[in-house]
Amino acid sequence: VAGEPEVVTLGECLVALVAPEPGPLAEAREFRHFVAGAEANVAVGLARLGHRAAFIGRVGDDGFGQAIVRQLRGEGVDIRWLVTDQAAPTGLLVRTSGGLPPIDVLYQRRGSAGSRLAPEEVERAWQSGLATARWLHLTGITPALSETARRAVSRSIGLAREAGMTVSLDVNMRRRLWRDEQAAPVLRELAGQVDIVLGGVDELLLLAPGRSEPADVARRVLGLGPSTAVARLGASGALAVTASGEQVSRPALSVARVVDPVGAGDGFCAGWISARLRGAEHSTALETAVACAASVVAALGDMTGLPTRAELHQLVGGGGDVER
Ligand code: KDG
Repeated sequence: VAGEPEVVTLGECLVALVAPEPGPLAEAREFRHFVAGAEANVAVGLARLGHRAAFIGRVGDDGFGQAIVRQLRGEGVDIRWLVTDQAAPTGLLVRTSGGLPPIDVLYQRRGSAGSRLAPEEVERAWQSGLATARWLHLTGITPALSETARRAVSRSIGLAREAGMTVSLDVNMRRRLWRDEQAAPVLRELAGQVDIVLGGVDELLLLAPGRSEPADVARRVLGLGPSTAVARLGASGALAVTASGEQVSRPALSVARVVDPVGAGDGFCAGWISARLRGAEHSTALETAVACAASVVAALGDMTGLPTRAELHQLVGGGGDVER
């Protein structure tokens, strides 16, 4: 998609080796290669929905880094500010997929190129074409990666604010990266600096402890400062509350078989952001978000099921099961 980016995100893009068969990681014998990383998933989701999306980050000077560059470029994501770092390898994750037991993730990302993201990349991007973007999307994964990555996130918020951009934060708590006691104060502070906070109820509870009824939790998150809080409720759909007192909810889209739930939250965010960029009401944004999430869980890999705009219309319009 030509032109300057409309929406930007930053973080670590990794290669994911995903076991296609259900079962524990210890028994997995076969793995398929995918590109993953929460923010990159969102960028690809937005590009498929027809937006000009940019991804800021670092990959290693290796085959996995090349695979990431090719995938993101092929998806039409603007990778002008994706740096190849000569001094560190591309991050890797190995995981199971759908079925029982719960998804098991093994990260090989300590000291990775992606974790070396620094405020300089962010500043360079804002000086060279990003200042006109309308939306910045962040997740709670990036500040868990390293001190420089955390500063890159803070810097991006400062620059986005100066440029009048809308800023969203998906909490994305990753307990394999940091403990609740480390994460909660950092994520709470970030929540206070953005416009929209999205997350599962457990994640929102980490920011705003208390009664776990979803609307209550979301309202407490508003108390931290954002103007909108969105709770993802899995099979029960999602709800959004705003500082102006609005509350909307939507049921989930039913999925015949959950092949791989990983990436659903990122699909959700891509759907929400796309709808809001197009000026949709909160209820329509939720409907778009749950449709994108459903589409993601029906396919193996984080990005595979992210819908195009035409596919989204079919999903939301209920066009039937078979296209012929
Ligand atoms: O949201 C999906 C992500 O969890 C996955 O793509 C990998 O970014 C990732 C992470 O850090 O877990």
